[in-house]
Amino acid sequence: MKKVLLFNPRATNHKWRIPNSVLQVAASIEGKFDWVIVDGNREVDPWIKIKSYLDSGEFGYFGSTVMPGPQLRQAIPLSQRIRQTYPDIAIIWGGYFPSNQPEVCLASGYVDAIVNGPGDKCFPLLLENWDRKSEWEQIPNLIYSNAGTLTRTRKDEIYDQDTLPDFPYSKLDKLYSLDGYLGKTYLGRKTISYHSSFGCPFTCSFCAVVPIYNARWKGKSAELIYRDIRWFKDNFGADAIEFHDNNFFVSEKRTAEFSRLVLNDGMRWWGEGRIDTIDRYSDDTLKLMHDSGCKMIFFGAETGDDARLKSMDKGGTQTGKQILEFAARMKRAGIVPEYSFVLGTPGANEKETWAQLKFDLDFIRKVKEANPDTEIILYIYSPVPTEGSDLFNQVKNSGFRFPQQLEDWISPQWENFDLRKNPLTPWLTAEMIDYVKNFETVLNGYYPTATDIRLNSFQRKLIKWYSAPRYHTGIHAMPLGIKALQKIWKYRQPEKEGF
Ligand code: B12
Ligand code: SF4
Repeated sequence: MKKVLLFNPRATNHKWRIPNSVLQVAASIEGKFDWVIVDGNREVDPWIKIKSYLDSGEFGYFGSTVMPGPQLRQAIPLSQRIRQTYPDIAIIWGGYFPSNQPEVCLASGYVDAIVNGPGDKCFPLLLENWDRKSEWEQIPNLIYSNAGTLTRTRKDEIYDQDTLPDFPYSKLDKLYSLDGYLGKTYLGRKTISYHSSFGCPFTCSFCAVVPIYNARWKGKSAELIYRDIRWFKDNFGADAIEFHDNNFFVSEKRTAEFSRLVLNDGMRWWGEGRIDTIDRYSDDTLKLMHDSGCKMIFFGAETGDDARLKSMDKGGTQTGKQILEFAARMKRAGIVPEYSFVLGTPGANEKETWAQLKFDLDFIRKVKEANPDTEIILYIYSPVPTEGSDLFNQVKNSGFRFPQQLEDWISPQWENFDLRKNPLTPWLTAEMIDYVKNFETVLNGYYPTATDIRLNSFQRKLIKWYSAPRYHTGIHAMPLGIKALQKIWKYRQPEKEGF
């Protein structure tokens, strides 16, 4: 039986994270197929490693996880090179990018099949039936080209997470030391990256999770999460956790159970949640979370404008008033709220788009007044193909089109698109982008992020003092001095690098 090479393209230059995507895929074929992982983050030149495996002639499959942005920079050229050098190797992509952009991937000629969402059942079935394409339509969560026609097979419900096989951590440790994945962060010296649930029960129209999971969510039990966390603590001295779930906090019961279990372990932890969901949590649960080490939570605040919250299908009950009140509630609970805003959604015309931007930046100032500790993350809206939503219809009507060639995604403009910093959306002008960026520079100067472990208190005070006149007068244009300080001190950007 041919072996499987699983590839995790480079996503970051430092602070490697446990490559959970390929690890979960490896778990799905463990005992059925031999596999190895090549982690682009841990290789100076991954091609050398990939070539050494493929030259052995033992491998039949190359599976790459691909999220938009920098991972494409390795996924595209290396897949191309494998096709040219080893034409018999099957190339399978999975993850958010190919699941949301299947046409352009399959048209490239070097992606043979796409795993659309969870690969736990799809991937082993696909490998077992690789030479029997007529069987593929029976395999769930698959996208492939059938005589030139894009075929999507049925989507399975999200699997019961507690029934899935355990991650082969020890085998990964033999390929790349697990210790090297437990990086120092704001949370602790050795931080675990853990993914405890799939999907999200909401349908925000700007969110890449929606087309894949269709408002479904399932999580591992608190006991199972805790078992894994204890394993990392006991064997590697881990003292912090980044939960990588799209929405960790869907179930108050699960959150409270996990908090209770981890209460005396001296862990510090972080996850992503919704304001309206956690605002319904009791004060007791918030206290328990705080006492168990929950230091900070990432929330999609998006905007303070109720009409736009509605048009984004933010679902639930979130309002501008609630966003402000909740920031203050988090202060009382002793948990830092990290609010992300999606700026630059299309207005009816240029004037309206400007008015929206100005409203949002003013609102962010109010958030800081309600709770100065709030971390602010600014994203510029990058469309995701949430077909049928009002927002995406508006986007299409504006003339916006995704790239037609896979290689175009690694042109500098499109990379920025995915970093949600400077997207090529026709309704935003260069002045608008500058306006947001300058505001961000001044804001980060006046309120240096609490999570930047590289800034000392003197540096924080100095940059705050220096930025104060601009922050208070609202004169943000050309903040060169602040930029220079941030550059010299290598100010980090959590929106790009994570925590
Ligand atoms: C960890 C993470 C990162 C890490 C890097 C991780 C790494 N691999 O080294 C960091 C922090 C660097 C990062 C950065 C970015 N990220 Co990121 N990231 C994540 C996160 C939180 C977890 C990924 C993960 O491990 N999931 C756990 C695994 C088990 O789930 P999974 O990937 O879905 O895998 C399953 C299936 O998809 C499938 N599958 C996946 N890969 C493969 C491969 C094969 C061969 C097969 C068969 C199947 C398969 O099977 C798996 C098991 O069922 C996700 C959100 C999420 N919850 O998934 C966002 C996410 C993927 N990131 C996203 C984005 C946009 C980015 C950025 C590009 C931009 C940004 N501002 O965040 C930056 C890039 C910057 C940079 N420098 O690279 C978006 C993608 C959205 C989209 N439009 O498609 C996501 C979905 C977050 C979000 N909700 O918006 N990210
Ligand atoms: S709540 Fe968050 S993860 Fe869920 S659909 Fe909305 S933006 Fe996406």
